[in-house]
Amino acid sequence: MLGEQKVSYSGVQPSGNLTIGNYLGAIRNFSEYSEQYKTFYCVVDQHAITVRQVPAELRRRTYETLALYMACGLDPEKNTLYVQSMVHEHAELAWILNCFTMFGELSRMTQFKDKSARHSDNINAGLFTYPALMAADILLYQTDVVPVGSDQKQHVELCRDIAERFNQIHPGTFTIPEPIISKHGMRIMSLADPTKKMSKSDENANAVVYILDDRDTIIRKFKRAVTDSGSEIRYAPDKPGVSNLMTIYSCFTGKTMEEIEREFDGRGYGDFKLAVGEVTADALAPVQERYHALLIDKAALEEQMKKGAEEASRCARRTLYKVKKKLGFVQL
Ligand code: ATP
Ligand code: LTN
Repeated sequence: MLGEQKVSYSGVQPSGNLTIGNYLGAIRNFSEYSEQYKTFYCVVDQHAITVRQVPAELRRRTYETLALYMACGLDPEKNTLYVQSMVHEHAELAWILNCFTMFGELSRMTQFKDKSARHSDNINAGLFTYPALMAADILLYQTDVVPVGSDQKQHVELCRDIAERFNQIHPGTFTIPEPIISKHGMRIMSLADPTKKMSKSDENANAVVYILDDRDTIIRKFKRAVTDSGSEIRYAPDKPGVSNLMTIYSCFTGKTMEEIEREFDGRGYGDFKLAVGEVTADALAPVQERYHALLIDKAALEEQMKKGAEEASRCARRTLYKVKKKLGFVQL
């Protein structure tokens, strides 16, 4: 809570082109809080460097991610939209929280295990302590809710544990945040391997539908999506491919799984895949149009970055001051 207002906080890494997983699992849900909450949505570039980035690409994607936030419906007048590295309080609190985070806890994080397997030549300390920086992001703003995809639930739970541990020693420091996972415990899976999460850093571009893919590409990718044996459109654990497509269709149309099963009863996979492609392309078209209009005005995006960082820093500063005081750091 900040004053009387509840706070919603989330972040997306500028580590690749954003996917419909990022959109449906996270960004689309951010705007739900704009009216009743004080909202902070961050482009977490400091998290992105836990794996190697090409500097020019990181810079370009930082602008793009901010533009996509706005194109997805986040009004910068109602939401604080900013870039993490522009608010130095994040790195400062992250160090402090590192000292309240246990080695064993970090070792159990699924994302660390996955990413260190994928980047075995670069298992750096930042990749390991990533959740402490994420906890700093969240706790600096006295956050109540954190809308994220289900893959981030474990990190938000660790953040709660860190906050509770800190509060036990120094009462009343942090609000304890709650993860909000979008409907269906939602996780969009890869089109090439429906047992794997759709991820913006996947090397196989056909496995992933990007928010900025054009209509033909979207339809082609869905046509090629891996489906299961049989031909029925049914939501079931033994049909991970079809179930994933049904989740996507449901997210874009608002229809329930039963309604979708009825709609496609007696029709084959071909028809269904085309329908999923079409609703996805229809839903993304207005987002893409707004995005391209925003991205050409670099100066306006930079203005927004400045304004967002100032707003964020004003709140972050207060929490950091309180934390340092409680720890016994001298502040003149
Ligand atoms: P990377 O591939 O670089 O790890 P990512 O695609 O997992 O990236 P993040 O920046 O880590 O994306 O995630 C941003 C937000 O999108 C998070 O809240 C995350 O939970 C959500 N998200 C990412 N992928 C999916 C997915 N496939 N389904 C649902 N939500 C997702
Ligand atoms: N770890 C998240 C991104 C992230 C985040 C956050 C999400 C960084 N800081 C704070 C919510 C709140 C991810 O990989 N998606």
